[in-house]
Amino acid sequence: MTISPGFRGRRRDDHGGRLPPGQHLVSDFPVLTVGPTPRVPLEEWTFSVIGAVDAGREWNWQQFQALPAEDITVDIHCVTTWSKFDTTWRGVSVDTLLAGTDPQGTHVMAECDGGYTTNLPLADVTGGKAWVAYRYDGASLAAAHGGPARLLVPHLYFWKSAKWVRRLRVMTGDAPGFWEERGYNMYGDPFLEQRYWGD
Ligand SMILES: Nc1nc2c(c(=O)[nH]1)N[C@H]1C(S)=C(S)[C@@H](COP(=O)(O)O)O[C@H]1N2
Ligand SMILES: [Mo]
Repeated sequence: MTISPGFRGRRRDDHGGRLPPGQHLVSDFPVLTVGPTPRVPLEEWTFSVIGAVDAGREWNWQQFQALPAEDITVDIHCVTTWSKFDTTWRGVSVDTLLAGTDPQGTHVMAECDGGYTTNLPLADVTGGKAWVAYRYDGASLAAAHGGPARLLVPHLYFWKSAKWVRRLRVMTGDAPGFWEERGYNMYGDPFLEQRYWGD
């Protein structure tokens, strides 16, 4: 079988299936934030697991740094159509954060300084698929990108990777977060192009 140059020319390069439909690659790291960048002193920072759990957890910054961390290299995909390959992070797996809490729910709401929220199925933040990351590209995570710490859920559109995350609230059902209330998809799979309501 031969593929004509004209046919090939109309095909998008999806990098062997690695680039989701409708996305293009960027080499810089765009900043997308609603509102001002919150700045909380590390002495006041805590991270907690709350809601429908048998036992809540809370760590201060020092305790959080002492948790087992992982180095992560992943592709990220923003709903505004940029994708970035091989981003490198260091963070604590959500599995580690939920250990011993015995979650009784189906979903979590990530809650952030500044009031941003986003909802995720519990199954999408467990099983080695999500982290609370505090280093990016070998340095402390910059405030603009969610420092001191942000959620990293690379298999979903990047609006699910909540910057300045402070709490995971386990919920007994699904509920929309900030963008989901404003028309973004409740789930957000980039490979299924689940950008908005009804996708
Ligand atoms: N707290 C908070 N988290 C957020 C956002 C935000 O506005 N506030 N924007 C989301 C969106 S739409 C995207 S694409 C990514 C952007 O992350 P970046 O600015 O590090 O590229 O953060 C997500 N997390
Ligand atoms: Mo986004």
